[in-house]
Amino acid sequence: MDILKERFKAKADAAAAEIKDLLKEHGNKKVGEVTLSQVYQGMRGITGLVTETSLLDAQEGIRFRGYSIPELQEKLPKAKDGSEPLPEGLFFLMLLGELPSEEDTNKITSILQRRSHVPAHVFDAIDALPITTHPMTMYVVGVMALQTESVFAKKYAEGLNKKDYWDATFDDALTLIARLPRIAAYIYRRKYKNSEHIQPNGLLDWSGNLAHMMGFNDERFHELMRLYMTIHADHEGGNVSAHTTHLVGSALSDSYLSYAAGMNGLAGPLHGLANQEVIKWIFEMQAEIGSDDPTPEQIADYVQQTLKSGKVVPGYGHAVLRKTDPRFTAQMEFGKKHMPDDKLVKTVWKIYETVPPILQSLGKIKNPWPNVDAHSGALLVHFGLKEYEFYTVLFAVSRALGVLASLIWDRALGFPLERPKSVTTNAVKMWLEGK
Ligand code: AMX
Repeated sequence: MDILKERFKAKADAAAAEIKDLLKEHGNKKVGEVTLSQVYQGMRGITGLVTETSLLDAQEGIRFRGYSIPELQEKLPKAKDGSEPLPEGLFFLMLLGELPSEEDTNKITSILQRRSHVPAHVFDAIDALPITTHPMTMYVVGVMALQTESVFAKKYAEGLNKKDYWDATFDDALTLIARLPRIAAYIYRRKYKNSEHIQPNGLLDWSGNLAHMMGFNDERFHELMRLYMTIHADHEGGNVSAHTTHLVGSALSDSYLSYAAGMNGLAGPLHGLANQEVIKWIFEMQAEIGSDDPTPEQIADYVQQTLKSGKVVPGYGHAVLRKTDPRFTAQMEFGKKHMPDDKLVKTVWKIYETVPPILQSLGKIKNPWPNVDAHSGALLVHFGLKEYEFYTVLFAVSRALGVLASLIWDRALGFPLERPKSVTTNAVKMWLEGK
C-alpha cells in the first residue's frame, strides 16, 4: 500500500506542478461561451469540471486515461484462464494514469481482499429496513453505516493538515471499494434468497468474489462481472453520479458521504436505474404481446405505444454520446461469444435494429442509439439474475472505482469547494432589459 501511495504521490505532485504552470500561463484563456439556453437546460456542453480518470467523446465513446474499451480488453491483465479485464487493473490505470502490470493488478486485488471485512453494524442497518425497500436504498444505507470507519473524518476532526487530505482519502477509498461487493451481495441474498448469506472467498478477485457471494458459480458469470465492473466504472465527470460525488467531496465530505450522495443520483431512472427499466420494459412488452420472441413489427408497435404514453424508451439516448455506446457493443460481443441463441439477448439485438430509426423520426432526440443500459440486463437474466431491481446496485459497485479514484485526485490536486453561480428568472429578465 505504501509503495502504491508513493507512486501515486509522485504522479500527483508532477500533475499539480504542471497545472500550476498551465494556469499561470493560460489561466485567463476562455474555454467557451455560455448561452441562456444552456443555463436553463441542464448545463449541457458547458466545460466546467476537471476529471482526470476518463474522457467521453460524443462519437467514439469513453476512453479511460486514453484507452478505449476494446483496448482495455486487450491490454489489461486478466484472471487466470479468463479473457475479460480485471477491474482492479482499470482502477490502477485511472488512479496512476499508466497501464498496470500483472503484479500491479494483483497488488490491488490483494489490498482489496485484506480490507474487505464489513463491520456487523452495517448489516444491522440494512436489516432494519423493510424487505420491500429498493436495493439501491439498502445499498446507500449500508454505505452510510460504513461511514463510521472513515479515516478522513476521524483525522479531520483531530486537525488534519490539508497537505495530507489525499492520503486519508486514499485509505478511505480503497477500504470502501473493498467492502462494497460484500454489502451488495448481502442485500441480494437478504432480499431475494431468504437471507441465506454466502461468506466471502478471500482468494477470489474483486468481481469473482462478488459473483460468488451472490451465489453465482458459473465461471462465465464471473467473467461477465469482470467485464461489467470494468465498463461501468467511469464516464467522465459531468454525469450525475460522478458529478455529485465530486461536488459533495468538494465540501470535504469524506469518501463514504460523497460516494453515497453520488449513488443516490445513480438510482434515478434517467441515469443508472435505466438498466432495471430496460428489462422491466422488455418483460412488459413480452407480457403484452404474449410471446418471448417478439417480431420487429411488434417491437415497433410497442415503442410507439411507449412514446404515446409520454414515457422514454429506456436504454436509448444520451446527454453526450451521439452514436452506439461502445459499452453496449462490448456487451453485445460478450453475448455473441457466450449465448448467441438466448431469446432475450436476441430480443435486445432486435430492439437495437428497430428503435433508432423510430426515435430519429421524432426529430427531437439528439441520440437515437443505445447506451450501456440497453444490454446489461439481458446478460444477467441469462445466468438467472432476474431480479432487475438489483441491477443498479451492480452499476454502483462498479462506479465506485471511477468516482473514488477521481476523489483521491481531487484531494491530491487541492481542488476547492465547488460553487457555481445561479440566477433567478427575474434576474435574467432584468439582465435582458439591461438593468
Ligand atoms: N425515449 C424517448 N424520448 C427521449 C429519449 C428516449 N430514449 N431520449 C431522449 N428523449 C427525449 C427527451 O425526453 C427530450 O424530450 P422533451 O424535449 O420533450 O423533454 C428530447 O428527446 C431531447 O432530449 P435529448 O437532448 O436527446 O436528451 P437529454 O440529454 O435531455 O437526455 C437521457 C439524455 C439519457 C436522459 C435521455 O436520452 C433519456 O431519457 N433516455 C432514456 C433513459 C436512459 O436510458 N437513461 C440512461 C442513460 C445512461 C446512463 O446514465 N446510465
